[in-house]
Amino acid sequence: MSETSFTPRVFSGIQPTGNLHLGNYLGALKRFVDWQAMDAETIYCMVDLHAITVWQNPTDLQKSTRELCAGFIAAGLDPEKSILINQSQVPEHAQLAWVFNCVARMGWMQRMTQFKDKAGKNAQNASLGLFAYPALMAADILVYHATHVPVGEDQKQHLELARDIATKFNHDYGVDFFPITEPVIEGAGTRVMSLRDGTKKMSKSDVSDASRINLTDDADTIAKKIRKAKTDPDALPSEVEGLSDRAEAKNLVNIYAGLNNQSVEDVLVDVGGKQFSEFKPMLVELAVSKMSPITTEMARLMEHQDEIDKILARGAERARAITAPILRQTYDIIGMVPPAPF
Ligand code: AQP
Repeated sequence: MSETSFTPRVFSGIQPTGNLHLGNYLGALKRFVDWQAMDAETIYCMVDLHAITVWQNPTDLQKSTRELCAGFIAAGLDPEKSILINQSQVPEHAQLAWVFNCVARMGWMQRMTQFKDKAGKNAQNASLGLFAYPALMAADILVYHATHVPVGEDQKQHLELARDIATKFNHDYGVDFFPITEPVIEGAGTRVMSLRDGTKKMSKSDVSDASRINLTDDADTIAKKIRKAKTDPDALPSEVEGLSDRAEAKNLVNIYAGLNNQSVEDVLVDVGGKQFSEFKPMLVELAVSKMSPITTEMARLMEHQDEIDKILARGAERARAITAPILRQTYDIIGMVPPAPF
């Protein structure tokens, strides 16, 4: 089956679990905006059903979902151009996920590193939802017949599983129905690391707030976190190879490159030979100039929650015009009797 037989359609999502950070921005959000600018058909989702695979306080979940929607818009997503939704308002995601639960194999799920990381040592006590997470993610993508999925590098394994599910479904039912989706993992920001430990991913759930730059941080906080970011005593190299065993230096240069839309090579041409005492103020200035307008706009939008709710409702209506027929076709393929008119 060839991907080109499907209209290019971009889908991606972020969990509304609070602490939206620079990694989510560079690895996902900023690239969502780039796809929108390319006039692709773009659908972006607050994946609230994914969020509850681990415990969420209901009041916080509602707030985080609206805050994430505000973050999407503040970062440059236009609800007229892109379809913005929260997953639970488009029931076909969960309905197709059930079908995929019956296509995916236990062994496939057991290999998922995110499950192992999040379940930790007490896997028996993890929710069934956390185990089945990648089947829901495959449904999120395939219920739109999405062809391109921009994500950070941590999601690569889940996207490969979505391809396996699509392939197995097509093979089992002898159809050419689900596209084999392209992961789009490219650029300097696909793996932003903790500011406290360059070997650990920047993460919402890191107990240290100093490890990440939150999209809600003000300019002073951003500056303080960058000034305190872990580094080494050496000057920056002029060649990429010089960063290979310097995790923290590599991370800060990557962040600079991602924020400035440059390659790491080009950044090093400008900053090679500089000490961190000189480079960090440059990074502070760049980060504040890029992040502060987003923070300010998010705060403004959060004062108009009714507008956010209307955007989500309208997004769901537009989304369902795509997802309902695809789910119906799926049900027809697998032999579910359709409702008869009466
Ligand atoms: N550090 C990162 N660098 C680049 N991209 C990242 N993403 C997440 N962290 C980084 C990308 O952000 C998108 C949304 O991710 P998510 O909401 O599914 O959250 P996550 O991956 O669970 O984010 P965290 O911060 O890592 O949360 P916790 O701490 O709960 O595990 C995805 O495209 C992801 O690749």
